[in-house]
Amino acid sequence: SGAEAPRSGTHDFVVVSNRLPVDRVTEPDGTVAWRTSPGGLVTAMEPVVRDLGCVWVGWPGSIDEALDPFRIGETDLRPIALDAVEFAEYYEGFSNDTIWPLYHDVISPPGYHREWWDRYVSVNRRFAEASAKVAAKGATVWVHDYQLQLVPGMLREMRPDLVIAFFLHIPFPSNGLFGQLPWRKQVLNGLLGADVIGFQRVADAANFRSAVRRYVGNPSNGNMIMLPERPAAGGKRALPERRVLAQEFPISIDAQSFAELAQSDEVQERAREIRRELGNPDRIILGVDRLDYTKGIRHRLKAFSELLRDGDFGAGDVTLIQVASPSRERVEAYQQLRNEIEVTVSRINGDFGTIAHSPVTYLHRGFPRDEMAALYVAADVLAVTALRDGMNLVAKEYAACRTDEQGVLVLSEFAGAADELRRALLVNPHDIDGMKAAFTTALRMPEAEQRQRMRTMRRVVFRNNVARWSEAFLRAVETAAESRGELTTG
Ligand code: GDG
Repeated sequence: SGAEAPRSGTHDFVVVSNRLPVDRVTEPDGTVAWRTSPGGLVTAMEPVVRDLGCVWVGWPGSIDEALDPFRIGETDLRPIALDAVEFAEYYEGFSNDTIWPLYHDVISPPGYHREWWDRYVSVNRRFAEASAKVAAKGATVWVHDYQLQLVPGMLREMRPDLVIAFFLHIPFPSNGLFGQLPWRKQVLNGLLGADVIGFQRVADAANFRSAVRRYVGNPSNGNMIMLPERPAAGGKRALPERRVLAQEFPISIDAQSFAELAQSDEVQERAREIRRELGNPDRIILGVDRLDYTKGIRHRLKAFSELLRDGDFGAGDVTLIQVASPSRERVEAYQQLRNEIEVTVSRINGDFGTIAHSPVTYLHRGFPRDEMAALYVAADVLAVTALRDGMNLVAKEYAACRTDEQGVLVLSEFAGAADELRRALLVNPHDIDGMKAAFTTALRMPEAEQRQRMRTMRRVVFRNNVARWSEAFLRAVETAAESRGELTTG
């Protein structure tokens, strides 16, 4: 009819991630609206997409519901439907109970189930097909994260004309751990469908290249993995010789917008109010995490409770605010973690609290961004004690929000952010005594030293902001696309 021109195959820039960047909310009057969803990936991609415009392929978050494509601002959203079995086996199962714990150093034991794997393959295929359908000839497709590691390889088979990029938001483990995966070769070959594979840390990229050498047999030269020409066979088309860039591109935040938010009168006033509401403790320690076993919340609580037990700080002197946003609540390991944390919090408050004061304020829910900013401004110490974390944006947000150059960051060396934020108090979260010592130093640090450290960290976060991250990544993608042309023609 021409009224609704088909948009398939016309997009030059396609973003693919498990979740669409929006959540559906029902307003009080019953109308349905979409709101930006929380989480690291969306925080980082929001400014990128705002500038470039794109089509975004992803799951809208509801089960068994086929939604039509829709548009928000400059973004065309293409919903992928998942049914209840796919949600349980592809998402909760293989993604969050196999790959997530395996890639985070087996903090929780990964489950290896063949049905989960089969479902991971079929759902990855659905994402790949949907992406192939919307991408114009020669388009760039940017695939995100551990739920979709097979998509680059599938896309390469369907659409060898595409420029394919992949970014892994979580760590990539060493061979000793990665080698456990029964489908390690398929996963590596899936990722190798990309022209560029981005990682958070130097070590993640090196682990990946090493896994490729060992389990697939392709050599690398620096950051480049060399793939030989593949002749047509078994119904598969021939593919030319290729190079795949596997390199670190540490992700970041829009530091300026956090700083502006933190400086607003509302946020500054709210920060003072938070202190008052807590009964004006001398010192506030803050933790902000998805309720996840990788974040080291239990270790943090243990160190904190021992500080109180040892009598170095009284319950009225120091308060720990722990924001734990609900996450993956149907996965058993997460239910267990929640129980353990809640028992521990009650025990600390029972043992050390007074009528007037509870040492731990525990908040199991999400908050709007301005409330988060007020918490950052109110906190004397931010505790990031992850046992393993790809980057950890919370650490960077704290630095961005401290326009007063005060506040101390206690940061796990197992978080990617530790590569950049060298002026934090770096800790090994498994070393409880070491962590206690760091908290003590942080709580007693003179203003001049806080300023000196915070100033350096802020400089890093403002320089390496998210715009720089996406520009560096997309420039590498462009270069890969150009040199691919040279390889095939030359
Ligand atoms: C993955 C990797 C990597 C959290 N609670 C609330 C809220 N948040 C926001 C934070 C921050 C983001 O969510 C969390 O990002 P993190 O980086 O800390 O952690 P993950 O969610 O595990 O993210 C991680 C990241 O991807 C990006 O590549 O850094 O290593 O695991 O922005 O502020 N935001 C609001 N309310 C909350 O209650 N508004």
